[in-house]
Amino acid sequence: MSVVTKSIVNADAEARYLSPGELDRIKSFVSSGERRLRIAQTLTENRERIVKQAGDQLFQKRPDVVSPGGNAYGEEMTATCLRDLDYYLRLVTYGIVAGDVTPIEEIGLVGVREMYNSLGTPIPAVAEGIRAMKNVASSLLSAEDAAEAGSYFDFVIGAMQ
Ligand SMILES: CCC1=C(C)/C(=C/C2=NC(=C\c3[nH]c(/C=C4\NC(=O)[C@H](C)[C@H]4CC)c(C)c3CCC(=O)O)/C(CCC(=O)O)=C2C)NC1=O
Repeated sequence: MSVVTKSIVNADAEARYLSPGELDRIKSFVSSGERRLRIAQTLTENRERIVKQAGDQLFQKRPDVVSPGGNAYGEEMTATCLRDLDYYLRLVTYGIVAGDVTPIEEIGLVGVREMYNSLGTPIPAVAEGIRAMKNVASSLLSAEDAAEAGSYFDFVIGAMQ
């Protein structure tokens, strides 16, 4: 939920006007809107490149995952691994547009450790892949935009520690 929807739901539950604090938070959400949309647009337009380069970096750092016995070994499994990176990049763009990490958490992080454990997927290597996407994405953005986007990538990485 964006801060707008959340504030309205909370205020209406108490049949009151939006508080000055709520209006302030909505104001900063609106005034950062253009920047957040610009970032989401850049990441969306460059998604293939971000995922591909991040995958290359990950497999260079963790050759074990694509070696025989590794969780992403073989063409199909490697493609599934890159698909997961693409999923997380997509969720990061949702978070950036919403100005809120809740969509990332609800869609992609609840129960994620149990899921990867049951698949035998090494979670630190997934985190490494997300970190690589953050770095590739940052190289496509201004320093200020990279810092904004970085906090959403960090949220995902933090959930995988
Ligand atoms: C949008 C929310 C969402 C997420 C996050 C998601 C993840 C997800 N990743 C999966 C598999 C997988 N995920 C990976 C990923 C990797 N293996 C590695 O060693 C690397 C470190 C890593 C890539 C960075 C692999 C290889 C599989 C297939 C494992 C298998 O079938 O044995 C599966 C099992 C079902 C399937 O194969 O599709 C799910 C549900 N699905 C979702 O709907």
